[in-house]
Amino acid sequence: MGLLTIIRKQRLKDREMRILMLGLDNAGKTTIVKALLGEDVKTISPTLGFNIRTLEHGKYKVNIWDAGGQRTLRPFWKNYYEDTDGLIWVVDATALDRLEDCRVELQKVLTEDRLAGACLLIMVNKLDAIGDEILKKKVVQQVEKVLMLGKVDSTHSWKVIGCSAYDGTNLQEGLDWVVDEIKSRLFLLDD
Ligand code: G3D
Ligand code: MG
Repeated sequence: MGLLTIIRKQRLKDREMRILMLGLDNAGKTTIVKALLGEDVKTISPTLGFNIRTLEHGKYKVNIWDAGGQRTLRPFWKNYYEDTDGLIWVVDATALDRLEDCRVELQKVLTEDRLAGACLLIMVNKLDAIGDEILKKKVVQQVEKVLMLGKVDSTHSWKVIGCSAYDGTNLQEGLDWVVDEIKSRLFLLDD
């Protein structure tokens, strides 16, 4: 039995999972985590290293690793890949001029062997700042197209959702999807 299998088995016993939040700086990663924890979302400062926050999801303990996304911090992301069960990649819907940078960084991350098997949720955040419903849909579609997720290799199951950390739209839905994916892949349990 490999070391990874042993670690996984132990975590199965502990009902613990690990989610890594990445994305360019200012996308709203820390704000999303705070909102999921029911904390005030109006007092956020840039993440310099990383934060680990834990929340309960049914019978599971979910550890969310929220890493700083500034260019100078991105080389450190690789330190957090080990044992990641699910990846949440956050995109700023109001900064579409950064989508190309975003695509390049995401594709780099997805070539990592240590992330093979991890499910991928793309959260297109800050939709509250886009008034029109049709425009919101268009932005989400544009992000999906530019990030070329159709070309993601088959070891990642993936999904794109629009969300807002400010008004809470789709945050729980997104987390539920990630947790369900991890459960079905790792825990093979029915609850
Ligand atoms: P990061 O952790 O990805 O770097 P932060 O991003 O969570 O620090 O958020 C960056 C900025 O985006 C913050 O604004 C934050 O308030 C804002 N933000 C986060 N989520 C949303 C959202 O859903 N809607 C809107 N409109 N803004 C959001 P400041 O002004 O503090 O830089
Ligand atoms: Mg942050």
